[in-house]
Amino acid sequence: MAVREAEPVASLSEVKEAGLDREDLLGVYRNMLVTRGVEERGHILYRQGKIPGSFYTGRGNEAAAVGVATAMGPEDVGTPLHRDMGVHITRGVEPWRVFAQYMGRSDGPTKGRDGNVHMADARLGMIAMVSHLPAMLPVAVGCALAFRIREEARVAVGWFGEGASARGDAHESMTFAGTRRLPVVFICDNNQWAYSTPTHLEYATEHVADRASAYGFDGVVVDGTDVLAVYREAKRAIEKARGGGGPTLVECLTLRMEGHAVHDDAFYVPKPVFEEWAKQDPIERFRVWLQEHANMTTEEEEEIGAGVKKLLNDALQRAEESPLPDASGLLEGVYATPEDLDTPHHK
Ligand SMILES: Cc1ncc(C[n+]2csc(CCOP(=O)(O)OP(=O)(O)O)c2C)c(N)n1
Ligand SMILES: [Mg+2]
Repeated sequence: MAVREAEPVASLSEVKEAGLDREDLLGVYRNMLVTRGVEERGHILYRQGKIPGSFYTGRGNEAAAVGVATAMGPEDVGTPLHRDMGVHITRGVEPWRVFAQYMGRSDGPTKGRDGNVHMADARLGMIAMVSHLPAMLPVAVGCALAFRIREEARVAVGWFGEGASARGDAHESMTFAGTRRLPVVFICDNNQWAYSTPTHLEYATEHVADRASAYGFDGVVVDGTDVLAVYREAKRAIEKARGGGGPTLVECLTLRMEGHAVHDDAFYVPKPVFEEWAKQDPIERFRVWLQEHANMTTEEEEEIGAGVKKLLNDALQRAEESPLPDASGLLEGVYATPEDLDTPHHK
């Protein structure tokens, strides 16, 4: 064991210390429910033949994605990937726009121009992913370098999968960020599979985060099904980076609970492994925690659940009303307009 393993968060007062009150916690729970609900309904849309291409989900990764995004400041930037719907939801992307994106409609963040998970709303501080992995890490590091040059107290968060960690651009990003002590936090979504490749064929250390010390910064391994532990570690890392303390590599350990995408039934993952990790479902874990430590009542739970259901129903309807893009506008939006760039994220 070369890196620290994060401790679970034991009580409401510990969470308060880390910056969240009870109301915030219920919001985190709601964001996790919305995240899963968006992907479940997206899957139905796919089965109905309404989504072009394939369809990706981050089932099992809701706590990791929502936990990290909750720890980010409003002016921070991030490069979430195909398992990180929770980041988009937590940063405020409305579900109807995600459904519109899934269906290639003009109200999706890419206005119907790219595939379903290749999206982000720059106004909310996110940069859309490209397919090549882990090509968003150099982008996140570049943002951090810009923040340093402009003397802005902002942090960039870059996501990568454990499979993508084997590629050169991951090493180049971390070497550069480490030598310059840039304000960037690397989040490894370690879901134990890169398509059908298991972790022992991806990296030879015990943890991906073991590498951090070689780049000259801290690494930590977190149970990625524990939203509060993820939040606390991400918050520490982000505030350390903001304060000039340099990067951290936060590895969130989960299991990819579905196939690589809907065309893949994950036959290569042993069934007992799924059964074991299903017991650690991140939403169920947090629901029980809230009941035990924050006195979440049945009424509150039902109210949140009903609110999410209505939100998603309305969102689906609104997305279906969104028009398909018109071919005459194909060249629009290729370059950002000055107004588009007039946000705290593009000074
Ligand atoms: C450079 C590159 N090679 C191959 C692919 C095809 N591909 C997309 S996702 C993926 C698996 C990546 O695994 P991991 O980094 O563990 O992320 P996960 O999908 O498990 O979240 C592969 C091989 C790609 N997008 N980019
Ligand atoms: Mg993986």
